[in-house]
Amino acid sequence: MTPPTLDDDALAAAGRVDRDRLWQRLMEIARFGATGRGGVNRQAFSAEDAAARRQMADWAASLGLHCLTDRIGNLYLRRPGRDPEAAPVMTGSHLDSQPTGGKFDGAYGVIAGLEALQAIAQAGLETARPIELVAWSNEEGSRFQPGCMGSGVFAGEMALADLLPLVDAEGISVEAALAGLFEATPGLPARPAAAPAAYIEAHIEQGPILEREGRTIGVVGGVQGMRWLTVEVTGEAAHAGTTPRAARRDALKAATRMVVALEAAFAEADPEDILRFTVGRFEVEPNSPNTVPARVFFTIDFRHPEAAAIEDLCGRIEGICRAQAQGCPVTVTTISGLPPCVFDPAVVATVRGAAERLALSHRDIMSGAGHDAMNLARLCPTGMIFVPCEAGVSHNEAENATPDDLAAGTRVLAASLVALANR
Ligand code: HGY
Ligand code: MN
Ligand code: MN
Repeated sequence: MTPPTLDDDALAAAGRVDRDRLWQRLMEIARFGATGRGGVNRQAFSAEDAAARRQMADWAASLGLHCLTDRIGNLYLRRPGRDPEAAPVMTGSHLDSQPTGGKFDGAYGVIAGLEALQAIAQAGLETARPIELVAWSNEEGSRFQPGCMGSGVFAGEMALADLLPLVDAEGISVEAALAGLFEATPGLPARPAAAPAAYIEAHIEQGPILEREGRTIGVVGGVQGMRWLTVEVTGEAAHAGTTPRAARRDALKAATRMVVALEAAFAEADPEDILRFTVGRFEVEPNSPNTVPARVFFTIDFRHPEAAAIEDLCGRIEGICRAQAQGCPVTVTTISGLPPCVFDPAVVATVRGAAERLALSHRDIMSGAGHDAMNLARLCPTGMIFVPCEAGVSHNEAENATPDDLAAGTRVLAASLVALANR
């Protein structure tokens, strides 16, 4: 695909982006799941998630956008184009958050998309193609693993039937949680199947580069690969006071040896500090002070820009864990994987061209964080727009960004959407 032209219409749409309206809506959507420390806890398919979606549906109605959904609960706000049969251009991100998440991760891309649609309307523009704003279901994967469920089903990378039986820590299934969501957001028609012509997502960088270099826009070229695994270590419950060390099969001590050994192996294999290895969840059973742990379950989040490195290093995990088991059987399971992805050069050029036409400082950048755009990139020409966040902090209640940067990214988004929807 050759890059579309960024004509006067594209610039007119950008000119209608309203910084204060954008900020106001971001603060309003942050009320849903607001925590006492300035962040949000709006987990997938929760009551807070449903309330935020109802707010989106209200805004859609006020802007004359059609609100639709699908069987995995993705929320679509559709602006008709001149040619109703044309494949839509899509933009969006996610409304679900981490348990101690920030106001901007995901929500920015959804609210920026809404602001861009309103700006396009206020510029009096009719685009050739429809434009759809989407809030993807369960991007974070915190309550239900894996993440990116909504975009994964939409892109045909995940089968809904495989996801519905999965349960959260309380034993609630995706199916039951979805039923609750549909009940809380009734009356949304099903989106007719239509592959997008292109997809573009605005997001905070969730890293320090743009802020450190004083750049306003990140022209995202792609996303590093990621893989999630779980490790289950089985020991034997025993009395803390009467069981000698030699007679113990202590699942916790085995699991901690495994984590330390993995950290050492990966650090040795990665002197330039490129790979990202995280154990974010660590559950002990029966979790009692005076019982030797019988079972430990922990998660591994592994990221790297190169597929071969992911394959090689993740391939070593089971052996490293077994070597530390000392009589505690261990089961390592891969639960999800997204290969490194490179975005479509024409969409990337559209974002860069919009930043240039709008005289915004920008740089090319690769994404360390995962996004729904990774699934969309397997379906259609895809790109992303980054804006700085304070100190690169994210997945943290202190996450912050400035109204000016957020508005600048939204102007690039509005211009890019018009250009893509008119080609
Ligand atoms: O985990 C991620 O990279 C994304 O922020 N959910
Ligand atoms: Mn995100
Ligand atoms: Mn996130």
